[in-house]
Amino acid sequence: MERTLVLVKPDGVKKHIVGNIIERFENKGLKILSLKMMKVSESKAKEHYSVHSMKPFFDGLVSYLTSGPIIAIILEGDNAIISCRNLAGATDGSKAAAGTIRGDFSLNIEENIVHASDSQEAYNHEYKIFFNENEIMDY
Ligand code: 3AN
Repeated sequence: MERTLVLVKPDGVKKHIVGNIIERFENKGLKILSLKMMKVSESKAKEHYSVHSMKPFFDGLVSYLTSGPIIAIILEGDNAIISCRNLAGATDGSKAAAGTIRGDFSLNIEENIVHASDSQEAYNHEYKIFFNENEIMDY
């Protein structure tokens, strides 16, 4: 069993498609272990995107993630990481395949609706930014 972190980013919440997005992960067979709505602080956003800290788009990423409430979700299932990446689609919404979340709801790379951990190491780094251990359900 594998776990992954999914974020419905501020544009996804503003578009009222949270239910649609969660339904796709549940339909796939992934189990929700924790879920919360929150405003992300600047320090948490910087920590989350720390691998991109030297990139020219880093400041834009941080201001985007802090621009409104997000939904943070921990999902569990076989091959959860790659499965959620496939459901999210390519990073750039204009290139993402139709039928994926980004392919269906995003037109560009800046506002691409969801985040999904891209590796076990990334998940281990990311989930602690949004969740305490005692918030992760065991069932
Ligand atoms: P993904 O979210 O598909 O894992 P990453 O990790 O390469 O993509 O990038 C993290 C985030 O940074 C993306 N979700 C996207 O919003 C943003 N991003 C990536 N590349 C660019 C770029 N060239 N210009 C602007 N934003 C970018």
